[in-house]
Amino acid sequence: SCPSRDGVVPWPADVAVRYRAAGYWEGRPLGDLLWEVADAHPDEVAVVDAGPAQVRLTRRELSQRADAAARRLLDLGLRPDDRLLVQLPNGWEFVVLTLACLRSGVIPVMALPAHRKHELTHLASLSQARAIAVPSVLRGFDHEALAHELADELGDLEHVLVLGAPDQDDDAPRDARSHDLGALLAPPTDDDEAATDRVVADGLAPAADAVAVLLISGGTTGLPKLIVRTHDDYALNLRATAAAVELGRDDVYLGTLPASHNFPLACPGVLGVLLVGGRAVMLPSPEPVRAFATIESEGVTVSAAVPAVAQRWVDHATELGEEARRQLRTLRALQVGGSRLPDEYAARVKPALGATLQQVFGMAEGLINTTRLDDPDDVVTTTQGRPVHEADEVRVVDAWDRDVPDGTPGALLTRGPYTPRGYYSPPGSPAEQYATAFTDDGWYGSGDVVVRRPDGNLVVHGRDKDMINRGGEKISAEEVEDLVYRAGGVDLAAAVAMPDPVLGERVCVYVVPSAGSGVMSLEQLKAAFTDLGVAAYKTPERLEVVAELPMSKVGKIDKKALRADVATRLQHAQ
Ligand code: J2J
Repeated sequence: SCPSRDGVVPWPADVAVRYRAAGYWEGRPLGDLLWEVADAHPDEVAVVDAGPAQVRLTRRELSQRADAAARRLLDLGLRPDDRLLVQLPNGWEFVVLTLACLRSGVIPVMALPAHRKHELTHLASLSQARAIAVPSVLRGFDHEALAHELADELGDLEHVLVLGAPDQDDDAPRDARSHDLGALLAPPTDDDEAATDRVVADGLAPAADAVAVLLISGGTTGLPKLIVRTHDDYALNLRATAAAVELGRDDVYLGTLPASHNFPLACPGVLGVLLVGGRAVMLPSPEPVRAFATIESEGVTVSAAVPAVAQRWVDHATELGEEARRQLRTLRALQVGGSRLPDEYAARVKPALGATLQQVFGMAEGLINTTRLDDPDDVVTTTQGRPVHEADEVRVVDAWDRDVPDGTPGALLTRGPYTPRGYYSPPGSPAEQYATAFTDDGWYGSGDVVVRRPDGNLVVHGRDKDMINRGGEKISAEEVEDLVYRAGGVDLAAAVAMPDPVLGERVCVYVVPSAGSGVMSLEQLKAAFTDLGVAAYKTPERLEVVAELPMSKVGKIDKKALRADVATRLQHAQ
């Protein structure tokens, strides 16, 4: 049976038995699986940091460092199952720290470098994080100072792990809570029993049904929820997505999207390529000049992009012509997902980049659909693919939960061996509050409106969730509205997606100002969001001040009308 863990909704016992018996769940923690590969090929390069650090780690070095770091995390006083908020850019340190968590059982909570006080406070309190890992300063932002602010305000947050030499002022000794992440991730020293490869006793390894990572939902409610992924289910996620892109030992995967996202982390991403014995190359940005040069110098074979990035790569390659084809010679597949890739761009990927396009329609809550590399062009350029695993269950239903025939749009419901049955609920809080989006019989309703074709491939038609998808970054409309109310001076606020040629969608806010309050400007609203410590990608990029908002028959703000309104306004403005 499936032991229930604090805050975790288990799969029903009979289902768990079935998944184990079928071999979908192998019963081994991820750290074991990664060590197995390291033992087989210790001297090959496993991780390349192609950023300024230019670090290369062999499989043995990677595993040894991960184990040494795992022990140091435990020596700090962290226990297995404690949560560590990880907010690091793509680099070797992200990989080693994540593996250290998988080895020690400390649970990483995957935050984004773009997150600010508003998001980090929520994530740290929701997960009751005992530690946070940040860069000292990144892109001009002082993450270390913010982390200390959080530690001052949040009782559970005891340890701040900082990457990069901060300005050391000898007169001002560093905060006792602060630890140098560089030292924590260093190779084992003599004291660390370097004589043996493994510096974490295998007996310490977490159970296979323990929580491996907590991912952030692109949810639609006020604040994001945490998604529990166990070792068993995440390992399956890695294997199934690796198989779908035919990933093997000769592959070199380039990770340029923020690695805390499920897509570049595990679909198959950085962890998947390590699991199959290939190589992961880390870059902190998908900017094409640098990315193309890295693809050439490292012989990258597979990478992943959101549509906005894929478009930049296609445009850049088209501009460069022959030179780009030479640089991208080794690139055999480009995965594109996170938001809808327009069909006309899909058709340009192979001609411009020379790589086969794999559309990926996935979600951190589990289910991953992909086109396959040998699919006909029509499937690759006009569909978002089909489930990667035989045990994935997908239903397409109408408003009364009745299955609709193929070819008819409906809401997507899914269950399966790597799709959890509920969100994480913090101890002491009512689990029902975190049961949104899951039906009583365990189906996850993604909020996407899809059409299933007779050949089984899904086409994403739209969605019936109140979310804005800004180039793959998910923004809850309700969260933005709450922030607008906090900014003050408005009676009513509605956040909606406005169409954008580059990012697909951006955030537009409609407000009805309160009587007597001056009409707010977009600049004022943006400044208020910055003051509230909100991640920049959520900041409204257009403001419409109106006397009233259209209402639907049931007395809710008619967002469909607002989306149509802003689309018309943008067209006229052109
Ligand atoms: C349209 N909408 C898409 C696509 C995701 C791989 C790829 C993506 C994600 C991801 C992921 C889409 N076309 N190709 O975790 O492992 C929208 C849907 C979906 C939501 C999930 C992965 N690919 N979407 O994007 O958890 O609305 O995961 O329900 O961030 O993104 O968002 P997220």
